[in-house]
Amino acid sequence: MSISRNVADSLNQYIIESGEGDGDLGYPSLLIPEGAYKGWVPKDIYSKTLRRVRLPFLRLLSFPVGGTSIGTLPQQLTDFSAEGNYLTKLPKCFAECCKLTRLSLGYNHFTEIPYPVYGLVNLEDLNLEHNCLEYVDKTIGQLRSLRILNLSGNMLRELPPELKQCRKIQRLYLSGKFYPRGKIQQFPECICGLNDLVFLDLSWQQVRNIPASFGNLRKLEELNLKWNQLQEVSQEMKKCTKLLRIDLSGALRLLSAIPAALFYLEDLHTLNLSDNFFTDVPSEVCGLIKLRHLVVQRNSLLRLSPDLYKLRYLQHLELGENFLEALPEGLRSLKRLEYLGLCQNRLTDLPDEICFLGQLRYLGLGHNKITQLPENIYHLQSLTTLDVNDNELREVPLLMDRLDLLASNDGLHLHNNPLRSPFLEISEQGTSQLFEYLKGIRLKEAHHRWKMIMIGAAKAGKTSLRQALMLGRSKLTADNERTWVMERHLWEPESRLRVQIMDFGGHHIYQAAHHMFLSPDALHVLVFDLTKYSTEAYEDLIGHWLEAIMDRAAGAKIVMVGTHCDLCTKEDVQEKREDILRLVRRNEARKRNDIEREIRKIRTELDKPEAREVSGGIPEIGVGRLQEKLNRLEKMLNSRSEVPDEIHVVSCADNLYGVSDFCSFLVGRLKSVPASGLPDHWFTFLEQIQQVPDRVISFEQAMGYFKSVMAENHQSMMGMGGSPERSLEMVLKYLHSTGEIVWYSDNTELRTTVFHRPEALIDMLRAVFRHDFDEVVQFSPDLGESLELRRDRFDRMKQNFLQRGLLTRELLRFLLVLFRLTEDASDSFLDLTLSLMLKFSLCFKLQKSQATALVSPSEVVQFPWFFSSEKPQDFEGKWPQLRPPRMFELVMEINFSGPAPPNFFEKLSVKLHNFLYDTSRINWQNGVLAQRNTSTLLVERERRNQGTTVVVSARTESASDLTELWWLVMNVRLAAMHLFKDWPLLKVELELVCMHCVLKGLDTPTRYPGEVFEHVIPKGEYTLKCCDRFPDDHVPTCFVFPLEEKEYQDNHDLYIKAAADCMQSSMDEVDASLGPSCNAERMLYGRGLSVLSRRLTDEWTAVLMRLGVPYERLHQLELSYPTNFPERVLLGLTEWRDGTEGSPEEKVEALFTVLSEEDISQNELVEDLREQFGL
Ligand SMILES: Nc1nc2c(ncn2[C@@H]2O[C@H](COP(=O)(O)OP(=O)(O)OP(=O)(O)O)[C@@H](O)[C@H]2O)c(=O)[nH]1
Ligand SMILES: [Mg+2]
Repeated sequence: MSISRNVADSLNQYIIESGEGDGDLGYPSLLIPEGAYKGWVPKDIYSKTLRRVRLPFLRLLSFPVGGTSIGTLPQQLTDFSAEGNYLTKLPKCFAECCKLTRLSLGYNHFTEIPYPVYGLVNLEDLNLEHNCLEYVDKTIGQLRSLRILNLSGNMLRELPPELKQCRKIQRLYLSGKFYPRGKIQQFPECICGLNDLVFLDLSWQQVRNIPASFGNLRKLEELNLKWNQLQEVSQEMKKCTKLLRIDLSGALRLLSAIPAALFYLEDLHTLNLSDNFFTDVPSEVCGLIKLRHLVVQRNSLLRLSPDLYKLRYLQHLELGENFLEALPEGLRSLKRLEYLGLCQNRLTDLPDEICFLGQLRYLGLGHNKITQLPENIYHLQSLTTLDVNDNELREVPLLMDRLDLLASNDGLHLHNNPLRSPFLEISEQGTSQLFEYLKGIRLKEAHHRWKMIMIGAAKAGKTSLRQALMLGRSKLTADNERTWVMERHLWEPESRLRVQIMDFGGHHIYQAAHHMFLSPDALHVLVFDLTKYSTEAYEDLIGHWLEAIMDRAAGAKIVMVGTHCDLCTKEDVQEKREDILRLVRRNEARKRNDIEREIRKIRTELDKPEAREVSGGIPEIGVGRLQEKLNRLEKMLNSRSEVPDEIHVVSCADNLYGVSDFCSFLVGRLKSVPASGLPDHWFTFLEQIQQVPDRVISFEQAMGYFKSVMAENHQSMMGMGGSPERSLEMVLKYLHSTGEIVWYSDNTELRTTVFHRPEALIDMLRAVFRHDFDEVVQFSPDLGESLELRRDRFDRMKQNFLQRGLLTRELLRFLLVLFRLTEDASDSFLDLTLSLMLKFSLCFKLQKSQATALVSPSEVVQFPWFFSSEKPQDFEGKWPQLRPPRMFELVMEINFSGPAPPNFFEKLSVKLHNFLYDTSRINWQNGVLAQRNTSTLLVERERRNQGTTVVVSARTESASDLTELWWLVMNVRLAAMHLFKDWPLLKVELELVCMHCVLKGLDTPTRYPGEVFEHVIPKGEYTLKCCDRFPDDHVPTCFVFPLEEKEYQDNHDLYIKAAADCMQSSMDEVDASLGPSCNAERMLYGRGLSVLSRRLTDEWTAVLMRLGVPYERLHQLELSYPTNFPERVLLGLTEWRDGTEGSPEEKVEALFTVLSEEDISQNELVEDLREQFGL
């Protein structure tokens, strides 16, 4: 009893209360999961009222156990299943289960259908598969509700004709046993009466015929006749037009052809013809064009007809275990194929076309004789399994690692291939390991390595084109996916071609970054949007970019491509193409002509005998300089890149028009140079440094890795450049040229840093350059809190950045975290970022005191790209538009024939800081104004005609400050020259404006060639006759040639004196030219103060103090001009003049009053002045 209770308890856990949705019965069910319980069923089950009972594989010998009553169980039972037991009969009382609709007694030991079953007239689903039934009683006809009858795996020979009374049957399972074989030989006619039949399985019998009445089965969808022995198939079968799936494997061995009726079944989508004797796929099968699954395994296929490829809808094609030696051409038309089984054939190779089957998930090629897989197999992006066991492969295509799904499924099967070492060893470790190895090999064994730069205006379509090239399909970028600064991507169109694509963001703010990545050894792809093109837009879309590339990189290779052709008509495209080529050629011809003209001019000059001594009227700019200039121009002409003579046209939208041609063109271009074999250890070195987690590494660190790789490989560095440094330089330069790393070999400051992962550089730029900065950079309280930054402070800093380019360390930290450019905004990371920005001359650092006064006591840097576009308000006061009469003004002009190179002015502005750091400079987008001692410097960008000029002017009142003017101007020149190194082919002219002409008030002064800046001032010659406008005048030499500081310049005073005299005489002229109406002005602004300064002696301090100049200032003047007394006085007087309110007359009267005071008593002087100036 207690045992029984225990059993009952253990079964109780499987009693499931009826849940909602179980109908209105509300009775529980006993559902024992398969394998969960073995043994007998306790009696109390029969006292329950259950709805469903499932007793699978319990080893029951009888049911009910040991009795004939099943109690209350039948009352509500609708579903009973006792599969996999040892039942041989059912008790009579089972017939009481009148509500039963589903009865499943498969895998028992019944020799006949238990009689009570015939009484269950509500049965809908009867399953007696795999018993030992030998016959079916005619009473089966009573089961009129049957929909599913499963009698598979029994020993039936025939079926009673009464079966056809079960008219509702839809699914009929009559498969024989595998052994002993099923015994039905004649197709049971009764089946043909089941008009509702949808599914019929008669496999593994010995059926020989399909009778004419089979045509009645108009609803039949699936027919399985596997392993029968068909000899006769009635044509009537063609009436079964709903048939979708037929399995005839092994059923046609006695027939020489496929029954013709089959070919009328147009909707057929699955056909299995395995295990027959076909030597070819019957051509009629190829007419069943809706076929999706076709299996012809284990036949004698010797060849395939190309007609097979008419089956465009095929998804599954199994042709394994045949004798195929090749696949016919045209495989690519099976675009929907997902499964292709070709194992155990005699294939020796695969057509490349297979790589077009983009949907393929399974490719079985095991047990063939394939020696090589197609190179482009990586295009099969959907592949999850590739079986190439037992073939003749020696290696696998190097780009296979792109097959991500294959790796994640570990789906590459490569056993039993004569793989060369180390493929074999590594392939045994698994697909992912093999793929990692392939990446490494590609890095080392590439024949061609390139950097490819995609450049062009904003939204030109660069990124979309890159994606189309890399993915082979259209992936247009969305509006909010504009490239942020730049992206680098590795493109490997072929296994031994390695291209690092630099995809530039086209927004103008990102141009600050471009020049860092431009280099002559790259292939430049200039991209533009055809729809935006017009002749007027040529400069912005094409001309400007072409120039930026050509001026910078000698011999740069340039390719031009227009996108968006899907939105243009053919005619439009053609017209634009011609227009662009015309303008490209015209501009290039103009540039060349300019250079050639200049060359001719210099040659003529050089041919003149007098050129030996003098050129252009200026001594010492002689033969040497001219020759140098000539050489430079000739070099410029000869090394100019060839302008593109072709314009490619593509659409990156769906149809990808022109993309594959363009891709082939690029590949051809990239492979057109001879393959370069380089030592393996170069790439081992690269692999090693790429593993270093730091953002950047120093040259020394790189050296450490390099030496250890060399030592491991027993390589001597002597062969490679002599010293380890030279060897490493060679390697780094090479890796830079291929875009793998970034290393600036010829920049003294930057060469100590190796950007082993160029993304670090991109991230640095991203911290600051962002086209939608104002919008994207918003305060977030959480972030603010974690960085201890308050909202009001943040707002102020953001405005300071956007309006004045001032970036504080705190804001930088905020940006780095906000943009997720770093995981930890540690101080060392901030230091690194700031120091790199400074090294790259992207910004300059404010003096601590200035920074504190302006924004913050923290570190502050300033980016010229964000300076205000307005000139400062008090500009006129600091730099009057008209040069005040007594001012010396030294002017240098930097002339570009077109726009200045991108970023030139901004970078110049940064570089000026090298010598203006201690001045309070004022900046705006087009200018810098700085005061240094008593001199003022103005550097301003102007558009002039077609070109751009940067005007560098410096003013001072005192002749002795001319040294400082030169120092300022020469420093600006030096900074500019430094920048020009980046643009070696840039045509730029420097000129010096004749100060003499300026003093004379000429509107179009003489301009001296830039060579004057390179000359030392002629010794002992204090004046020169060199001004075109005044050939007879003597021009102070220090107006034309740079004057050194006193310590380094012999007779410095004499040069200065010549300048002062020149000023004096020009003042005299000015005085003379001024009418009597402005006598007081003549006195104050003309020669008057100068006369006065030379006549005053010790009393000068008293005079100036009484005029209101503070004593400290006088003391300063004394210190500044210890020997030059008149200069000192003059400066004091001018300061008084400019700093005092009142009309000129009032000022003159005030001056004369002081001079006439008793203790000063310069009455005589006053009289003289009154007379001289008519006062
Ligand atoms: N119809 C059409 N649209 C294109 C084509 N190429 C690009 N586009 C669209 O043009 C816009 C700009 O394309 P992108 O590829 O982002 O251009 P980009 O030059 O990379 O732009 P930036 O990174 O901002 O410099 C996107 O909206 C694209 O979807 C094309 O060939 N046809
Ligand atoms: Mg882009």
